[in-house]
Amino acid sequence: MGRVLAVIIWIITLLSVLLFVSGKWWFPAAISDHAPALDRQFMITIIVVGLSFAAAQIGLGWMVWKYRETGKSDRAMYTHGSNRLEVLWTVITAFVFIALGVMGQSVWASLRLHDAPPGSYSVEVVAQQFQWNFHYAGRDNKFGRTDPKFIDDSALNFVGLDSSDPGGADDSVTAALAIPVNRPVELRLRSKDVIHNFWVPQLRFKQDLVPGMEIKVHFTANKVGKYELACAELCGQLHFKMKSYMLVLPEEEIQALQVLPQEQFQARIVELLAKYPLPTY
Ligand SMILES: [Cu+2]
Repeated sequence: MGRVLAVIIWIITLLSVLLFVSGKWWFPAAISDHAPALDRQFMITIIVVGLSFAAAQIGLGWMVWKYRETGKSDRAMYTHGSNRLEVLWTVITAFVFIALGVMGQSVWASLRLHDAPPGSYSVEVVAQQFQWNFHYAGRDNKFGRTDPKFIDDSALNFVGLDSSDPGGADDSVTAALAIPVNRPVELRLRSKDVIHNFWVPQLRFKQDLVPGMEIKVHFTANKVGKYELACAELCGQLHFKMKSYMLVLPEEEIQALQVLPQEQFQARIVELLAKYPLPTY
């Protein structure tokens, strides 16, 4: 029985490793400038973790095989273990994980801790149960003033635009995100109710939207197209419906959109959503 169990452990280990090595289930092709660095970091991490996993499981199977019931009446023996070994593998594990963290932090920090480069395209993202609202500055490149007291979903004022501010007269709010290709984009992320999470797998980052905070991230998308955008934080009963699309558009298309009044802006977004197919996986 011991041998059977050992072999089962080894087979499960092999199958688990094959799931990753086969490459059949992997990320969709990336479309952001920082993605190659992130994918490289992910690959290093998965190799390190994969080797540790395989070594631990092979060792486990080996112990099950070696110390199986053999019919001889060997008595179990108490051992206190080895403090030296405990310290050694704790230090090795800590070193490996700290090193991975330090190696990965530069990409993470480049998206979040530095200001977006000048000339970036800014969009305010306001999440709520269970929809995405994207607020664009319009022709004047200035976001109109918003205040939570003006939020009125029944009047379609989802982001709380202050109608007395002339800077907001040309602003648009849509349910889909449209950004330019090959130009830095800054998202200012806010939430009206609970924690949501902005996720476009092709961009290779996820970011929480936290009530009471404005969180800024910036990135550059480098491939025109339509991509699925999902909320990746369980945010309530209809969380599964909280999805939208991100359109990465040629600069001229964005310039043309930018000057359209709200209703035409929304109509154009609908046309563009129909124009671009989703990438095939
Ligand atoms: Cu959500």
